[in-house]
Amino acid sequence: MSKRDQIFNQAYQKVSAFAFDEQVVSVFPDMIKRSVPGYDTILKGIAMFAMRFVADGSRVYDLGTSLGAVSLTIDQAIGQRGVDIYAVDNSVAMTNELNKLLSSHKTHNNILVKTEDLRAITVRQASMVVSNFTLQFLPPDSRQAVCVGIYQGLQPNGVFVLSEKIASSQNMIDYYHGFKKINGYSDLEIAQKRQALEDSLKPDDLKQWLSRLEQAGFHTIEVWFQAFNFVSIVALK
Ligand code: GEK
Repeated sequence: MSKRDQIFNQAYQKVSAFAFDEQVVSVFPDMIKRSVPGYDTILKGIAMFAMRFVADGSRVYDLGTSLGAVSLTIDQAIGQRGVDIYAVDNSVAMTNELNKLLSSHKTHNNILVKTEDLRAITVRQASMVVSNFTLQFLPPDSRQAVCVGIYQGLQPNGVFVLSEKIASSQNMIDYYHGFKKINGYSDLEIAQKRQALEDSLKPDDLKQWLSRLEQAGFHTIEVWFQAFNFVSIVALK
């Protein structure tokens, strides 16, 4: 069981920028479940896409793996298929914890943990690439090149599943904050977290993401999940 996320429950004079450090790692599973609407459903969707699209002996990339939820879900869903699952994250705190977790966990396929900026990774021989709420942390002007790299590294008939927090109306943002309150976050926690993320999370709107994927070469680009200002898109090569 992970600890409860109480990082922003005391008033700070100055809220520091959000970082994926040890403190965040220690509460991460609780944080993501209470902050991302539909997180469990999205993981189930990813399991379904994996069962449908992952090819024997190919590679799978989980970009911004955090504590490996996507990699472990895919591994579980596909069973033993001789697949190499690349679990990539540039936070040392995250990958250290993931390595610890994997050392006591038997997996069906190879999960290779890489402590690297995903922009430095060359995707190759992939039948599936997932970015579950990660590209939103990249500088907006580097996002197109990443999508192109993913497209180029996918095999024909490969799939890209992209989940993102998107820019939306103030209404939708207010509804989302209401959802966080229902999940036990106070107004103070919500406001301070928002401030902490201001510089590191710059959401694009849905139209921008869809056209980016189209420009990269993907076809049959569909939103398969949306709740408030959170979406997950499936795109085929
Ligand atoms: C999950 N996918 O549980 N390169 C690599 N990793 C990065 C980069 C980068 N440039 N920038 C940020 N990250 C996970 C949840 S969390 C989403 C993903 C969130 C990593 C960062 O260190 C963090 O672990 C992850 O992306 C984003 O399904 O916390 O909102």
